[in-house]
Amino acid sequence: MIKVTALPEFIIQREEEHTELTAPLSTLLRDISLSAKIVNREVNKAGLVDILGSAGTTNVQGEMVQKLDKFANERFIAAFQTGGECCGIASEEYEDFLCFEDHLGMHPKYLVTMDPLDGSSNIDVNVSVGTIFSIYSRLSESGLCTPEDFLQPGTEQVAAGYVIYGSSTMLVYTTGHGVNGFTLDPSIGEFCLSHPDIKIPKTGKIYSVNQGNYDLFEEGVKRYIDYCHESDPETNRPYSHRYIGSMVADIHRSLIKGGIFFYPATKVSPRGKLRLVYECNPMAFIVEQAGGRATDGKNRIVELKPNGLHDRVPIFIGSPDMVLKAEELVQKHKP
Ligand code: P6P
Repeated sequence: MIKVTALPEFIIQREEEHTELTAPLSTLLRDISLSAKIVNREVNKAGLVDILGSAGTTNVQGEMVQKLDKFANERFIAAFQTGGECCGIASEEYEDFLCFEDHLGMHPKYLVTMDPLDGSSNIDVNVSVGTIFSIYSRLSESGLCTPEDFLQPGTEQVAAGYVIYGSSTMLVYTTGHGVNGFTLDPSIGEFCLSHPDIKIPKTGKIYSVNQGNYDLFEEGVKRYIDYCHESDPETNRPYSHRYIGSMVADIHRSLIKGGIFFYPATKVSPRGKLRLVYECNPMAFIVEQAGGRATDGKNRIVELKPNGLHDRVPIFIGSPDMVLKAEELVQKHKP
C-alpha cells in the first residue's frame, strides 16, 4: 500500500525538520496552494468561459467575465490579504507593489513576488500555463512594506515555486532544502507528493528557445543553437527542439527530462523578455536546488540585484552541462 503524502502534511513535516521554516511560512504556502486549486478550476473551464464570455460581458452566473490572468491575480491577492501572513505582493499584473494593512495584528514577516498566470495567451489554444511565485522575508521592521523589500536579490528567497496547469496540475516548490513536486488529485482536492526530491539530469537532449528570433540573437547564441543542430552521436546531437512558449512548461520539462531553456537578449529586446523578480528568480532558485544552473549567460540569475520590479533579464536555465556549454560559446563570441 503506497502512502499518499498530501501537501499540508508535507509542509508540516518540513517545518518540524527545519527551524527556519516557520508556521507563518507554512500557512503562506498553504494559502498559495488553495488559491492554485481555485485558479486551476477556472483555467480548466477557460474554453467554456471564453465561449460564454464572447456572448456578452457576463457569464452564466451573471458574473463579469474576467481575463483569467486578472482573475488569478485577484484570487491570490485575496488569499494573502485574508491569510494575514503576507505584508505585500509584487505582481506581474501591477505596475507597483501592493502593501496589505495588518488588520489582524499578526505583524506579517513575509512578502510575495508573483506572476499569477504566466503564458495566459496560451489558454485560448489549450496550452499549459503556470503560476510562478517567490517568498522573501521583509527587510523593513514593521508598518507598510517598502521598495527595498521587493528588490532583494534572488539569493534571499525563502521559498519559490510554480504551478503548472497542464495535462495534470502540479505544484513544484523549494524552501532551500531540495525540490518536491505535488500532483493535484481532483477526486480529493489535494496536491499529493508525486515527485519527491527532484534532481535535474546533468545533461539532456532537448533545447528550448524561440528559433524565430535566430537572426536577432548575438553571435554566441547563434553558435550555441548551431551546436545543438550538429550531428555528434557521442554527445547525443543533434538535440531535439521543443518550445511550448510557456516558461513554466518549458522549464518543467527541462527539470524532469533534462534540457536547456533560454530566452536571450535580442536586437529588439536587449534585456530579453522574461522578468527577473517574479519569473527568472523563482525558476532559478528551483532549478539550482534541483542541481541545475541558471544564469544570464555569465552571472547567476539569483545574484543579480533588481533595480525595478519589472526588470527583464536574459536567461539560460536547465541541465548544468548544457547551460555551461551555452555560456562558453556566448562568452567566446562576445563582441
Ligand atoms: P515568445 C509567455 O508569454 C512568456 O512570458 C513566457 O511564459 C514564455 O517563455 C515567453 O513569454 C514566450 O515568449 O516571445 O517566445 O512568444
